[in-house]
Amino acid sequence: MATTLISGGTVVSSTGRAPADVLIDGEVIKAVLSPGSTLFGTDIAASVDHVIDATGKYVIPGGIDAHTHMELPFGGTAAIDTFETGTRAAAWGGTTSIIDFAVQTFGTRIEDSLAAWHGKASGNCAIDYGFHQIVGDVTPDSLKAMAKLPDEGITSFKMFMAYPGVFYSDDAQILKAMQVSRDTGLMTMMHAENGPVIDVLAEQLVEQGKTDPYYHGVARAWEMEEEATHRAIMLAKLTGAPLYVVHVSAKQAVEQIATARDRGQNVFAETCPQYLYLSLEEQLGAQSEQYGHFEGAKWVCSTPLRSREEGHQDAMWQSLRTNDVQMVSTDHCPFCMKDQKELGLTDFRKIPNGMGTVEHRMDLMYQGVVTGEITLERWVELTSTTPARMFGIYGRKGVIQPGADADIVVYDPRGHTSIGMPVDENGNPTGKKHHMNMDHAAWEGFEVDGHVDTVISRGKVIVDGDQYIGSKGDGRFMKRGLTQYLT
Ligand code: DUC
Ligand code: ZN
Ligand code: ZN
Repeated sequence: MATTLISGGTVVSSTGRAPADVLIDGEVIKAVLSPGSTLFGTDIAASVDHVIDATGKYVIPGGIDAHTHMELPFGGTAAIDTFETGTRAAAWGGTTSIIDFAVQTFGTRIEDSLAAWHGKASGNCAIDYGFHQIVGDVTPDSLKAMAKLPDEGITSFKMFMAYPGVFYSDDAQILKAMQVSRDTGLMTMMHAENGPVIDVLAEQLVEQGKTDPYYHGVARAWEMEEEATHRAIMLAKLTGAPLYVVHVSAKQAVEQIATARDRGQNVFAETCPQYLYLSLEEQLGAQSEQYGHFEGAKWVCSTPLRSREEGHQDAMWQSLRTNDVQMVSTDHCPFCMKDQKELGLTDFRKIPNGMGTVEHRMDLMYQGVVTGEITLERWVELTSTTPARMFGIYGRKGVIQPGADADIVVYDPRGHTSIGMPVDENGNPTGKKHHMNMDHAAWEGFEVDGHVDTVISRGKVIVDGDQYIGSKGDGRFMKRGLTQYLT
């Protein structure tokens, strides 16, 4: 088993930072040592197989993105990142675990959907991966199958109050699933938007000729996120189910979550970088030579971008500081402009919903440290430690301590990351500044004052500076335990 010493860096956890060396033995962390420690008189650096010099750099637990959709069939097409390309891109960006979603659609069995998602991911991933279960058809059989999910290492399921006719569940179905959640400890994850109302608003906008991508966000009014969040909270209160609200974007939804938490209810939430940095106003102003106003389609996702004038972004940053929102995932669901987003050229309802961010989450959130929105420790907590605790992998993941998997990122605060897709004078791409499969960069132009230098996944260096040296199949399926956020 190879041994590695990461020396000279500052180890950062969710609770503090200290100069320390990290000794890795095979796939796990063996020791966290005072800098320059000896072991029974032996110079450790001289006795290990590899030394990684982390002088001047942060040594952090690898990022955990608890919300991705590789290969998701959606909107008449499918998310363009496969498990191979998406997990490799995640690795480039310092994420060493993802939790994706197995999708049960109407008329199918949960067991079959899970087997299908194992088939897509197995042997293809660059980093470790787990699954949540999307429940799209509540029947007596699927309720029984849900109760068995913890045996398979699946300890959370997602339901949708949006997308009637696709993933949508009504309140009665949600109630039944939440009763299983209460009885088993499975975490209920909720896409909280009032889909039936949104669909009517969207139809009316299109009838008025308002077909541009911007109107996606107009139709998906924050009032219908607040309302659905409140309804989900009340259903969870009634049943006693733990509730995790996904991709929260509206400040009023945060208020609902904060109120429930203050009452002592087990309600948790994530937000995503797009709701911290991007806005509806910018989407309205987005333009390109090729696409005109349709350029804004690159930011069509649900929940949608919110108005900066109304203060949603500031409220989301604040919620991260106050722990009203506990973690940051991406909802990575990338589509190309060509042939995919273009499906909605004349009708925003047909634009496949989703953005590609899995590669940039760690950097984008680090920029929040640079600008003073969050602390260094909170960065680690939001992107790694809490995701691990929330979804039952803490101890193995999300922390640098003896016995944990050696999933570690060496991050250079003096480095720089320019996000984008360089083009020549004719507008043709000249190279790749990201490794996701999309034909565009949804985060074009973002500059980050930091850089992912080295990424280690279970003891193996998979990203070394500007080189990817891992392989497809390095990543293993993670059986997860029940949420540790409640214990
Ligand atoms: N939101 C998205 O933007 N894409 C996939 C599904 C979802 O809920
Ligand atoms: Zn969703
Ligand atoms: Zn999602």
